[in-house]
Amino acid sequence: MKLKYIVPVLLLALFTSCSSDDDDEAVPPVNEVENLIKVKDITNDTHTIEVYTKSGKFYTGYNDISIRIKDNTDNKYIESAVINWDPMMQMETMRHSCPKSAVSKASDKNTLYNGFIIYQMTGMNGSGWSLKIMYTVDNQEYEAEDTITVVQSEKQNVTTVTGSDDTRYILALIEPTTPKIAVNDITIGLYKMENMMMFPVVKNYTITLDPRMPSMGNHSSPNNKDLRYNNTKQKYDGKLSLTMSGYWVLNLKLIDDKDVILKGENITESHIQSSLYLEIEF
Ligand SMILES: [Cu+2]
Repeated sequence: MKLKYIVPVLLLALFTSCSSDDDDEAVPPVNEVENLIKVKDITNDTHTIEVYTKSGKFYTGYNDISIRIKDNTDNKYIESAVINWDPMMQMETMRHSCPKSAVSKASDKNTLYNGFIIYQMTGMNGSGWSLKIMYTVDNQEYEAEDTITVVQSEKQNVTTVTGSDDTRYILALIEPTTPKIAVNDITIGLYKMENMMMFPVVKNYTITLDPRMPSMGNHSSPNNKDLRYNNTKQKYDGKLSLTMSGYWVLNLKLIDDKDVILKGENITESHIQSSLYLEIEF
C-alpha cells in the first residue's frame, strides 16, 4: 500500500472504532493493566491467570509482579480471590524456591493483585523455573502451574553469600530502578536461606555501602548512607550517591544485630572490591 493511502485508512479505523465504542457503553472501562506487559498466561480448566511485569519478562533479581485471574466461562476477571504463589527451580540434583512476598490486592484496582519474587539464579537460556499459583475463589481452592523463563540480568543485582555465621543470605537490589546522577534512594532486600523452600526476611541488620567506579581509579562518592532496616517495608533503606553515569560497584558489608561483620570488607588500595557487592550501570 502506498504511504498516502495508509494515513486515511488509519484515520477511518480510528473514527469507526471510536463511534462503535460510544454506542456500546457510555463510560469506557478502566484499563487496569496500563503500563504493564503480559509475561505469561498460566491456565487450568477453569481460569486463565495473567501474569504481568513492567518489562513483560522475568529477570534474575527483584521482580515486581501483577496478576489477574480470568474466569474461562464468562471471560470476567475475579475481584475477590485469595492468592498465593510458589516459584520453584528444578536443578540437576535438587529443587529450590526463592525469596517472595505475599500476593495482595492492588490498593486502587478491582481485578489486579501484586507481589514480588526475587529469582536468585537462572538456568541455560532462562530455563529451570516454574511458577505455581494457588488461589481461592468463593471458598473453592484452585491451582495452576507452568514453566517460566527467567532472563539473566546483565549486572549483578542479586547475590547469594555465606556469612561467617555459616548462614546463606540473599541480597537483592530493589531501588533505584532508574539511577540518576544524584543522591539516590537505595533499597535492598535481605533474606536468609533457612532451607531450600524458606527464605524469611532478615531484620535489624546493617548493610554498609561504599560505591566505587573501577574504571576511574576506583573513586567513591560523598554523602552515601548505610542501609538500615525499615520495618514497614521489611527492606533496607539508605542513600546511594552517584556522581557520574557509568559502571559502579556497590561494595557492601553485612553486619548483624550484634555488630558482627558476617560478610564483606573495607575497600583499600590493595583490596579494591568487597566479597559482597552489587552492580549498577547507567
Ligand atoms: Cu537454582
